Amino acid sequence: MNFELMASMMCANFGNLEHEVRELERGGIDSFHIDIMDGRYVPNYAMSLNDMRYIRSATDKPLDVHLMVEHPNNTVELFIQSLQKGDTIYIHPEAEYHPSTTLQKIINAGLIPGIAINPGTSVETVYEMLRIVKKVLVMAVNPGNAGQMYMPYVGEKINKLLTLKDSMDFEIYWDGACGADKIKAFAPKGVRGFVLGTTLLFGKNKPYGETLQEIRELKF
Ligand code: S6P
Ligand code: MG
Repeated sequence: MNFELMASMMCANFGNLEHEVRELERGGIDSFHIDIMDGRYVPNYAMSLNDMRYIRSATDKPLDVHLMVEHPNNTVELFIQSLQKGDTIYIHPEAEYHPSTTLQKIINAGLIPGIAINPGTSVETVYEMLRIVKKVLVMAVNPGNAGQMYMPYVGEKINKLLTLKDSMDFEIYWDGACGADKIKAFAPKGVRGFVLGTTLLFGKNKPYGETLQEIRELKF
């Protein structure tokens, strides 16, 4: 089955980021998920601009930049300037007065526009934006931290998005508490990719390549 796997780099070992990037690449990761936080939109600081720039310089794989910041319109250019074709920027629509303006900046720069939707955000609230984004990152946990509890009610929202994705031309990605059970349940339905954090990939005392291989070999 064809689906993408992204590594949530806030869960990586920052003591040797170069090694982490190399091992994930060797293990066959599809892209690197970069969680940018400002301590305001979410009560945490994870990664920042320079971390992202370093990872951009250390790999040719696509970057998947998840902005959990208030008013991304004020700073999105900084991220855009450091990224390249094939990279994605997700914003949280409720963090901006005019999210479509911010998304337009991402589109004009030739990057892939995405929205991230929180467990408590309904599809109806973001409906018009589904026409302009290429990716929808569905948060299966409340944003801000790794290692959190799965919010089971997001499954219904994913089912709703699945009915819209082809006609509105976007793909659905999963972020938060992603275990093999979630991949087995949602990849066959059409969820295109999964962000892997502490639940499945990091802190397991197991080579990343082994875990990624096991996921690729899941029986559906
Ligand atoms: C959460 C963030 C996510 C997490 C990832 C961690 O705010 O957007 O990308 O880093 O979900 O995965 P896990 O398996 O530890 O929940
Ligand atoms: Mg994320």
